[in-house]
Parts: sequence; C-alpha cells; structure tokens
Amino acid sequence: MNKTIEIIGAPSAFGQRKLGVNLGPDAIRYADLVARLENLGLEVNDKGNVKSPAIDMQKYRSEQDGGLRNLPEVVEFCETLCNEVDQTITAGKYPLVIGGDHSIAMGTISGVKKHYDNLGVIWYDAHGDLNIADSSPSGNIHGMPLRALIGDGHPDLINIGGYKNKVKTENIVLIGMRDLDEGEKAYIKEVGIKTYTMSDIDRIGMGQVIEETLEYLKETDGIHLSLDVDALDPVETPGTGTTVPGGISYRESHLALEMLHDSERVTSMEIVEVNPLIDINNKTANQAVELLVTFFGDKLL
Ligand code: B3U
Ligand code: MN
Ligand code: MN
Repeated sequence: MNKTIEIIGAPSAFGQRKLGVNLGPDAIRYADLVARLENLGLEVNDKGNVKSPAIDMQKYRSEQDGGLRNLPEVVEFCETLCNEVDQTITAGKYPLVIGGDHSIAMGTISGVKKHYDNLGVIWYDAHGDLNIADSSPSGNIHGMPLRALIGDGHPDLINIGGYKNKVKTENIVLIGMRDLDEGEKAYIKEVGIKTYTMSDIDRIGMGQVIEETLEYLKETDGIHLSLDVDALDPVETPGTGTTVPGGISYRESHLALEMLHDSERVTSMEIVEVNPLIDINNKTANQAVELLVTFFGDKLL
C-alpha cells in the first residue's frame, strides 16, 4: 500500500435498536488500530468521527411506526459520511471507514462510487441487507443498505450523495450468508446476485470462495469491501448486535483478507457493527484490528 490510509469513524446507531454500536469506532481505536497499522510501515491519518445527529433517547427507544426507523438521522449521517469519503479519495488517500451500524454503507459507498465507473462490492455478512421497508421484519435500516445502493427503497435512501443506482447487481458478491429473509431470498434469485452461503464456504473452502469472487468481479475498476463483523461466528466474535450461529471462523476470515490484500484489487473498505457494550473485554474490536492488520498486509512469514 503506497497510499495513506485515512480512517473515518462512523458512529451511527440509527440503523438498528442497540445502543453501543455508535461506540464501535472508539472501541476499535482503543484496540490500537493506528499504531498497529503504522507498525506495518504504513502512513495512517485518523480523521476522527463524522458529525452525527444527536441521539434522542426517547425517540430511539420508541417503536416508530412506518417501517423505517430513524430515517432522517440515517440520511443526514450518510450524507455527511459520503462527503468525507469522497474528500478522502479525492485527496489520493485510501478510505477505511470504521462503524457504526451497517446503514453507514449507504454513505461510504455513495462517496466511493463517485470515483469508479464499474464498482464491485464484496458484502461479507451473515445477512444480505437487501430489504426494503415492505420486506423488512424489523424496520431497521441496517437491513436495507445494499438494496438502497442498488436503487430500490425510500427516495431519501437511494439518493444519498445526490444520485442513485450506485451498485449493479452483477457486481456484488455476498459471502457468509446464513440469515436471509424470505423477501431477500426471492430478490437474490430474481436478479441473480452471486452468493456464497455458509454451506458453500464449508463445501469449497474460503480460499476458493475468494478466488472465484475475484474472478467474478474481474470487469470492475475498483472493489469495495463491506465487512460486517456478524459474518464471523459469535462464539469467537460476540460483540455485535445481531449474532447468527454457524458463522465464518476468525481463521477463515484472515485467509479471506490476506487473499484480498494480495490481489491488490480492493480499493476501499469498511468494518461495521462492532458493539463494545455487548462484547467481552473489547474482544471483537481487537479482532477487527487484527483482521485489518492482515488486510493491510501483515504476513505470518
Ligand atoms: N434481515 C433482518 C435482520 C438483520 C439484517 N441485518 C442485520 N440484522 N444486522 C432485518 O432486520 O432486516
Ligand atoms: Mn450487515
Ligand atoms: Mn449482519
């Protein structure tokens, strides 16, 4: 990596219902992110956290009818993040966004996509995050960002950054899937999104999953990696809001990130859904940092 890595903290909890995920960026910083990347000989600049709308506790705890919880806050947050990411890339730096719940991906990717004609996206997650309000079982917007980036959903979500249709369905690879809602399953089949479920990973192995992913995305001019820590198995990685058993191991995740590093194809990254308030001794943030150190080029030998 010859670029400066620019860390952008995205302390959103608006996309779901568990406070603490907004503290994720600092939990990751306190696990020594900057020093550990600098130890690899890399140039690192921490931009701090983007400005978040205030959390109104009463509203946050309320039921909020309408199927899109905290919509104005999510939109405001993502617009700000989109601008920050855009500025980082314009300045020739490598954006590393640390979340924050997964709704922030609408901000990150809206900023990234301004710089690529044919952006690929790897969505490493237990979930597809392909809901629209009507198919969502929860009204939580962190279950909708990928669909909004494709161009479906509430106008305020699909137009973040002032434009729509940021990601083509044929440029997406889902890895780690094991909790898809019925509407999401139907949508994946209808539009044909490349998907690796946990059983695919078990059958062919993570090495082949990543090789095939890179081959599948060969026409893209940049790849964004959106890594939700709930892709990992909750026995090893407990500090996240919507855990699903039977996940990707910490070890398989290192392999994936090592191979993605070696490919030199991944041009931006975000890591999301670290929630220190439901973690054990900041274990999940520590793992996030270890995974990032691997992604940015540390070698076992
Ligand atoms: N698909 C469910 C659950 C979920 C999605 N993303 C997370 N959980 N983290 C939903 O609420 O949309
Ligand atoms: Mn997610
Ligand atoms: Mn998830």
